[in-house]
Amino acid sequence: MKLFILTLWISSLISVHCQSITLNGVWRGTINTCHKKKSFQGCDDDINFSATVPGGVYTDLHRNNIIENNLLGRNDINNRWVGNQSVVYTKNFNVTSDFVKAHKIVLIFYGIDTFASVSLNGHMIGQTSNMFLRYIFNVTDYIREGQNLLQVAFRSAVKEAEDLYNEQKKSYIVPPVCVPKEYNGQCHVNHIRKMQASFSWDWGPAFPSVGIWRDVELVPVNDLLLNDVTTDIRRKKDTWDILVTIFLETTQSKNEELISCDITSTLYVSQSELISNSSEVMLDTSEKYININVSLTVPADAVKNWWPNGYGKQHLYHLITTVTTANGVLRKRIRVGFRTVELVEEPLEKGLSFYFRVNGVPIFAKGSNFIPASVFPELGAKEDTIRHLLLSTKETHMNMLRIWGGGVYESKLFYDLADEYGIMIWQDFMFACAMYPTSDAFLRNVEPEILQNVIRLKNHPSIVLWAGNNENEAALYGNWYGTGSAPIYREDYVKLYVNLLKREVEKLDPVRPFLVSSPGNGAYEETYNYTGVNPYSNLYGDVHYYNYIRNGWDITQYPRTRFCSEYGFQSWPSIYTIITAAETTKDLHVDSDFVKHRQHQPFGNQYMRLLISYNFVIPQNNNSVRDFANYIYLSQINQAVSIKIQTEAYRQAKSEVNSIGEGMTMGALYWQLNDVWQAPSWSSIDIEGRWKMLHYYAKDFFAPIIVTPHLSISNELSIYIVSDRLYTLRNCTVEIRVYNWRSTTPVFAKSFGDIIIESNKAKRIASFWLDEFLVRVGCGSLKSAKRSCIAALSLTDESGSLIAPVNYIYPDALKNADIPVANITMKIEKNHFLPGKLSNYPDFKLVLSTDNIALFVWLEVGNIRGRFSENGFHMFERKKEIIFHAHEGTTIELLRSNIRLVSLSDIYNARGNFDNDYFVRETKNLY
Ligand code: BMA
Repeated sequence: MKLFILTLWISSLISVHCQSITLNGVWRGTINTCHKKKSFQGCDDDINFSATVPGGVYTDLHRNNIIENNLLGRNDINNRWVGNQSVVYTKNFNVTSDFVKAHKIVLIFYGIDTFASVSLNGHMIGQTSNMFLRYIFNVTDYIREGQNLLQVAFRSAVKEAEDLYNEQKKSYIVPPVCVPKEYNGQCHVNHIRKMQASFSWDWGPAFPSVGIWRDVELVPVNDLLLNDVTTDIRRKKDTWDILVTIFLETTQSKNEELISCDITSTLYVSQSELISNSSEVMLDTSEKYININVSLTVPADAVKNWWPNGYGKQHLYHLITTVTTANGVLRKRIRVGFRTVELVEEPLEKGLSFYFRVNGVPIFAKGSNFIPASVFPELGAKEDTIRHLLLSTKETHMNMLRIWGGGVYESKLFYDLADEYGIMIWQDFMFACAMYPTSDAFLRNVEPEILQNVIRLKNHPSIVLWAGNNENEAALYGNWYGTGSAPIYREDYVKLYVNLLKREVEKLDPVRPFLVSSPGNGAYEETYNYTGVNPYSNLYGDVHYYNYIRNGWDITQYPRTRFCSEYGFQSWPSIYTIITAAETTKDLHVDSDFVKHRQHQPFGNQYMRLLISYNFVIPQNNNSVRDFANYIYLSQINQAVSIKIQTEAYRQAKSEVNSIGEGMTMGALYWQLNDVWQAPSWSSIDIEGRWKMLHYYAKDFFAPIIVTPHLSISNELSIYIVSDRLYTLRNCTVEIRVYNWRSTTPVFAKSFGDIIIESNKAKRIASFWLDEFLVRVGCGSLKSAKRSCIAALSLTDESGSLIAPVNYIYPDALKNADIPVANITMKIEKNHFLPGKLSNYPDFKLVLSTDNIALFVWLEVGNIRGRFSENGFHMFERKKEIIFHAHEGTTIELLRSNIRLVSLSDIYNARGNFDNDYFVRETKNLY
C-alpha cells in the first residue's frame, strides 16, 4: 500500500511536458571546407560524421576517428583547424498526426554553442549567439506530420569573435587583444558569449568548440507553456514567507482572448502536503509572457533549516505548482530549502567586515574555486565527475565553492548536489579577466542571459551570492590590458556590471547579495562608483592573493584580508594522469617539449622550481621518468604545504585585527578545485579525479577545529586554536612534541592544559621564541637547533581524545635538515566493516611500519579508483594504519601489485618506488 501511494505521488510529479519529444541522441554532422588536415587535401571535401546531442564537434570528430584524442600530446594544436570550420548538424525525426494537432509546437534548445542558424524543413526559424541561453522557437507553422528535417548550421566561434573584434576596433579596442603566447590560445573571446576558457586559459587548452551542448526537445503547447517557477523565501518572525512566481508563455491564440486558469502551489514535507495556496486568474493571451504570483506562509517550526556543510543537515522540500486550464494541467516540481543568508559588511575599527551569516550564524567560508569540469562543455555535467568533485569537496570540510566567471553557469545536477551536500555557491556571472564591449547588440545579448540564469538557479538554497565578474575591476585598476586612464573603459565597466547586471539581478533576486567584482571592496565600492580605487584593500571585501617569488611556507607574507577568495600554487598531477597525455616516455621528463607545452602560465615552470627550491634540494635530473615522478612529488608537497600554511594564516585571523585594522578574516577559497587537462595547474584534484596531496591536506586544514602555528619574522612562535564549532569546549590540552631527526621518540614534550576553546573563534593560546625554546629542549646550539628538530602539535579534549588534526612546525627549510633514511614496509588487509565506509566496494587496511621518522609518505595505486584515509602524512610513530577506500571492485593482489609508496628520503637516495620500466610498460599498454 505504502509503495502504491509513493508511486502515485512520484508519478504525479513527472507530468512536465509529458508529451514532449526529445531530439537528443544521434544526429548527422557535416563539415564542408578547405580544411587543413593532411589526409583530406583540397577544398570542398565534405567530412561527414555521426554526431551526438548533447555534444560538440571536437568530441564528435574524435569518436568518429577523424581527429585524434583531443587531450593527447599536442592535439590541442593539431586539432585546432576544427575550430575554424562551419559545421552543420542535422536530425531527421518523425511526429504523429496527434502531435501536430497542438495549438502550438515549440522547439527548445537548452544550450547551443554558440553562433547558429536553425531551420526546420528548409524554413529558417531562428538564430543563436549566446551559449548561456535557452532558446525557444515557435515551429508550429513548419512542423509536419511524418518526417521532418531539423538543421543547425554553426559558424566558427573563432571567426565570429574576430569579426566582432574588427567591427568594435573601428571605434576603439576592447582588450585584451589576445591571450599570452604560452596559452597557445585563440583571441577575442571577450567579444562573444561563450565559455571564456574555451579559447584557452593559464590552466587549460583552447578547444573553441561548436555544438548543441545541452538537451533539445519539441514541446506541444495547448494554451500555455509553463516556463519556470521561482521562489523568494524570506524569514519573518515566526514564519517563512514564500513568494512563488510562475512564468507562463501564451500561444497568442487569436480566438480566445482570455483563458481562465487555476494556479496552485503546494509545499510538501516528506510525502504530505504541508501548505497550499491557489489563485484563479484570467489570463490575457494577447500578452506573450505572463507572470503570476502565489504566496505561501509556512510556520517556521513546520520545516527545518538548510545548513552549510558542517553546521547541520541540508533539509530540502518539494514545492509543486500546477496550472489548470480547460485544456489540461501543467505541473512543475522544484526543490527549496529554508535558510537566510546575509553578506555582513558592518563598520569595524577600520573598513567594513565581509562575511556570510547563514541562519544568523557567522560562517567562515572554507573551500575552493570551481572551473568547468571539462573544456568540452557537453561533458561538464557528467554525473560521475560532478558527484566525485562535490563529494570530494564535502569530505574535506569545505562549505563553499566559487563558480568562477570564465566557465559556464553549471548544470541542474551540479546545484542539486551542492544543495544536498551543503556546499554554498558563490556564483560569478560569466565575465573574466578582460574588458567587455557594451554595444547595444552585446548588452541585448547579455540581458536575457542574466534573466534566464537567475531564474533557473535562484531556487537553489546553496547559492548564497551573485558576483558580476572575475578580476575585471582589478584589470582596469591595474592597467593589465593597456586601458590606461581612458574614461571609456570605466564607463563601459559601470554600464555592464552596475547599470545592467547589478540592477537586473537585484530586481530578479531581492533576497541574495550581489557583488560587482571579485576581488573588490564590497559595499565600499558604491562610494566611488565601482572603479578607480585599489580593489585589493585588506579592509574591505575580498582579495585574490598570488605570490610566486616568496617562499610559500613563510606564513608572514599572507595578507590579513577580510576574505581571500583566490590564492594558489601550481603542482603537477600524478604521473599516472600525465601518462594518459604523453605520446612517448620521452615526454615524461622535467624539461621535455611536452612539459613546456602543457605549462601555460608564463614562467610557470621556473616559478614552480623556484618555490620548491626554497624548501627542498631538487634531485639531480638524469631525464629519467623516475626523476619526473620525484619532481611531481615535490611539486605536490610544495603546493600542499604552502596552501595549508596560507589557509591556516587566514583561519588564525578570524577573530582579531592587527594594529592597522586588518584581520577578522572570514573566508578562504583556494584556487582551484579541478582541472580540464593533464597539465601543471593550481588544482587539488586532477583531470582523472585523483586527489593531489593538497586535497588530502585540505581535509586537515579545513577541519572544524585546528591547532596551528604562526612563526613570525622575528622567530616568535604563536600557537592558535581555531574553532568553527558553535559550542564551547573546556579542559582541553595542547601538546607540543619536539623530535630530532634520529629517533621516533620525542626529545621533549610539553602540555598546555585547561584550555577553553570558545565557540566560533580563533584564539592565540601561547607565544614564545622558537630558537631559544629549541636550544632549551636539547636540539643543539642556537646555530643548529632549527635544522636539527621538527615539532608536532596535538589538541585533545578532557577525555584525552584528539579533536583536531595533528599539526607540524618546520623550524627551518627541510633542505637544511638532515632528513633520516626511513625504511617503510607495508601489509595490506581486506576489511569490509571499517567505520566511515563510504562506498559499496571493499575497504582495505594498510599497516605501515617504519624504522625512522618518515616525511610526506605518499601512496598511489595506479589506475585503481579510490582514495586513502590520509596521504602525504608524516610518520613519527613506528606503525600507522591507513585505509584505502576502493571506488571500484578490486582485490588484495591487484592492490599489492599496483601500490607505490614514496617518502621524502627515498627521492634523495634513489630508492624511489617509481621505476622506469614500470612506466615504459604502462605507456605501451595504453597506446
Ligand atoms: C586567477 C583566476 C584565473 C587564473 C588564476 C591563476 O586570476 O581568476 O583567471 O587561472 O588566477 O592564474
